Amino acid sequence: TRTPVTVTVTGAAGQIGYALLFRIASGQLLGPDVPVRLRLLEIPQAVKAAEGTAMELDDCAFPLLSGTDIFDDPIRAFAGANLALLVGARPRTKGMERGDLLEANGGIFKPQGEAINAGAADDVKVLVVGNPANTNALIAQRHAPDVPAERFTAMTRLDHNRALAQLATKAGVSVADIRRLTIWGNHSATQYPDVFHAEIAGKNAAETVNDQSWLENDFIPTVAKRGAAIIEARGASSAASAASAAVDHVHTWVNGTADGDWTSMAVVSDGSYGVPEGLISSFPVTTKDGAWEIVQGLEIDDFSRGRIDASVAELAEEREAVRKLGLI
Ligand code: NAX
Repeated sequence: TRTPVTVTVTGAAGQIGYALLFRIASGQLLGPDVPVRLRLLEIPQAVKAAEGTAMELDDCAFPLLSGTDIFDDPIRAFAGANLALLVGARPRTKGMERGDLLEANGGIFKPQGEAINAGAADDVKVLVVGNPANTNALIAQRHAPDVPAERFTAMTRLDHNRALAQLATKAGVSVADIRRLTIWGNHSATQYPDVFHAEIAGKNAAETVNDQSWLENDFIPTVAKRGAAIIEARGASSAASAASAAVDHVHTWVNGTADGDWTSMAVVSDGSYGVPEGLISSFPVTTKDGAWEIVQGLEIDDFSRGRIDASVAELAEEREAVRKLGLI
């Protein structure tokens, strides 16, 4: 039998955690033949709730789940982790300035980066979901100097999936007919969902839709503000769809993108497309054998250039802010 893969999940007692853990334990993250061992990290006040979730995991009798352990100490939680899903974060509360938010999250992602550096498995792969996801990933990555920087990623797959759904509806096709969609930049309202390189049933998506006004005034803002629309409708932020996107992100990273297609992942920039080196920004990415590569050579027109630059400028500002706070 295979050795179980150790998956550490932070924020395990939160709403995304509740949607995510059962998908991991059922085999949807890594495949139907890969046993998993869960290590859950929570803050002390939420350990009891995490224990309740662990009881329910037991009660599912998942054949692939070889055990669940709960911790309130990052060093112990990340010990031996092959996969680390960093979901828990400090949300922005009323009256909180952006600097306060970055500082509060620095207090979470710095020690978690250090703990990953200290004790995660050599092959550890990290996905940051907790917001501000790109900059939280940057903070964790900078405190894990012994882990290759490319192992730290942040999630824009939910934005990618939202864009797929909007485009499929507009074009009257199935999401399965769409390839090569891209989310560029920050997981925030400045993100840029790009259909100019996308294809619908093999034909250019922007030309197929042929509606620049829809693109600018409907598609882009709908995708960028979908999180707020979900809160408005559901009375709570996206949880099941966020968990589903996290499963997709890791599954694609581990198992590879399909031939001729790519996905969106926020990864450490190598300077591609004018994105300053070191920023964790969303790009079109292909994956193979557990490694990712930024798709090269795409032509970026003026419209896309402006949108990408604006989102990347926001990331650069966030990096500057956490630098000033001494967090990196
Ligand atoms: P919840 O508030 O329901 O859960 C967060 C959990 O994290 C809580 O149980 C809390 O106790 C725990 N936590 C806080 N600090 C921790 C620490 N230092 N170590 C371990 N656990 C800690 O939030 P939920 O709805 O689950 O969302 C989690 C995060 O995902 C939020 O930051 C949210 O903004 C972010 N999102 C990111 C998305 C993305 O696409 N990248 C989309 C969905 C979501 O909004």
